[in-house]
Amino acid sequence: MSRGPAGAWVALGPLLWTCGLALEGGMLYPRESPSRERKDLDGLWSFRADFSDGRRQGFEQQWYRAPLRESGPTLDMPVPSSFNDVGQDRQLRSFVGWVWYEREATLPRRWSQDPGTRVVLRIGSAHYYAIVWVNGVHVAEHEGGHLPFEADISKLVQSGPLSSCRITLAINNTLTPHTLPPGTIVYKTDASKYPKGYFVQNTYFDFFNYAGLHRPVLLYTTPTTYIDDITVTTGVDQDTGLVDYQIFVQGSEHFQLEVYLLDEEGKVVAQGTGSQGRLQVPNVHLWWPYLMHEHPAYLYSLEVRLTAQMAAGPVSDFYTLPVGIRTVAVTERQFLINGKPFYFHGVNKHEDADIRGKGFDWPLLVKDFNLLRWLGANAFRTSHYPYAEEVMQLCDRYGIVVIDESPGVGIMQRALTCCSSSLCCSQSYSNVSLQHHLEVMGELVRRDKNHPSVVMWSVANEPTSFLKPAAYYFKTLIAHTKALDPSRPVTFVTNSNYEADLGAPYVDVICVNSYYSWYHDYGHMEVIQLQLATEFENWYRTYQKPIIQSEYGAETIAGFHQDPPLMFKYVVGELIWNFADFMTDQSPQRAVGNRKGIFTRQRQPKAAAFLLRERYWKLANETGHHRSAAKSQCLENSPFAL
Ligand code: BDP
Repeated sequence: MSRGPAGAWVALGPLLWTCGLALEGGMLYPRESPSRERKDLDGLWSFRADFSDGRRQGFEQQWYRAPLRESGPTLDMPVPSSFNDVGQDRQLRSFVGWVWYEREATLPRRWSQDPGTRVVLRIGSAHYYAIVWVNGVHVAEHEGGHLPFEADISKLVQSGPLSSCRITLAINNTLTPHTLPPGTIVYKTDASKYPKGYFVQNTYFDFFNYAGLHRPVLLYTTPTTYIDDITVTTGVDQDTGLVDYQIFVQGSEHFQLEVYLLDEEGKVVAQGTGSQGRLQVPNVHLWWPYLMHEHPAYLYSLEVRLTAQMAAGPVSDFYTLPVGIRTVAVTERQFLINGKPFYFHGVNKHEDADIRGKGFDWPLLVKDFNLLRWLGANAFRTSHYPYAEEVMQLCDRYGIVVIDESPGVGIMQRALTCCSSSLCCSQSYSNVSLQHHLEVMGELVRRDKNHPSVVMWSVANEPTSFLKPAAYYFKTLIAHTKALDPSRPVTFVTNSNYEADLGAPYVDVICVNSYYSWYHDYGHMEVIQLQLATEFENWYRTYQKPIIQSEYGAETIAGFHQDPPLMFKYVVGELIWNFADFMTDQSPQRAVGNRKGIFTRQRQPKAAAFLLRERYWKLANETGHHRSAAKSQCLENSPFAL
């Protein structure tokens, strides 16, 4: 039997399993500072998909050893972008297996000659499994398509006479029962119907499995003694803001740290020294969500200055972190931000657009945030995977509240269709899957822990949480996430029955998806109110936890459109499915993608967007606790303003 991409994947398995749970080092967003430079590597890369039978030719012929053009023809591939939709090749659109990317980077002379400079290669996201070489030398491997990873390449770029380096990546988009999201490769062996070696990649989620280098790739520098990580948690005591910080330094044990907190005018409002401490900010400006305060999203800047005495002389490193001071708490009936009840009125999104697929794109991002503000949305969930860091930064700046979700989507769907035997269950909820899921939560929390906009972690979407092994799986996963970050509530999004759900006992907020009169009782909108009431009451009676309607389809909106809007005092939010139309696999139910967006894929409003906008601005007035909610902050002078 030919060894397809699934086989290739299996060969990598042991590498992943030995990783352990402890994350080494921080993952601070690369920012320029007096001690740090960055060089973006976006643009055209050389590209080749390995169409060989087992997808192993690139490894057998060691394509990383010499420039890619020397081992065969290459395509121009834009980065960041998915590779699927930029060409005219049908086979590339649905390609499964290894693809190869390569690019030469010219380095400033100092980077390659100064041994006191540390040069780091950072990949924002490579979907799904990536292996990286620099000048033919293996420097990194990473599993998972939605989180960044790095490699210190100083030695490599400082060892030769060259002031350039060749970066090669092999990326495999194969999904297996143990990846996040999971998938399966199915070989079709009936020779009367399929050619030899034919296989398909099955997924259990409702979006296209776009692949490639989806986010910025860059090089940045730090001194060799450097600020590796910063963790900030915030609190409030009357009108004094509290900023607890912890700083990790690499490269030396003998250093001094100074910390300054600056307000938006650049005035120092608090300062401290040492690796950890508490800053007190009198007359604090809190970070408030959009529409909840007349000055939402107030951000301070935490300037960290490191000095160390090294044999070669003194070294300094500077890093500035935006900090929003706010608190988050959950009671039996409420979700509190800064002690005030917060009602999520927002959307679920996807990273998805024409041509670029899941490729990061600034114009698209800014357009989306303008649409969110026009809509009167104050929140979104990063359905169904972590979004780009730049997205989270804009959420901080605009006051858009985030439920930050892991790529745990489609877990155990296979058990539904394949069998009810314990074999299938143990595969999907196995220790291997759990171990990886724990690592992913570690990477997600490490990356996003300092964003004030992130108010809750979601570990999964619609897992088969009614199956027996789900209890242990979610108990462990949620406890682990809480241990990583005790400052935020944790949830997962369920579509299981309230009586059957075995993960729900462990969440802080019940997040339920339901598509009344859409996936059942088609068109019978008259039953929505009753079914919604029953569902909410059942969940609340069972758990006494606040509830968010975390998905509902556009066609069901009439069922929610009522005055007064808040029927249930313990319901703390609603997130429509979906912000915009998005691409899915082909199927009879999906006419060129999922069309539940209130905006088209090109971000034009459908009628539903206007309806929802009316509702959200009304909700903002009723729940926002501030008069300014009546006005759109981005479109005051536009014809759309209320
Ligand atoms: C929900 C899923 C979401 C789908 C949506 C739909 O969470 O990913 O796209 O259904 O069917 O169950 O549109």
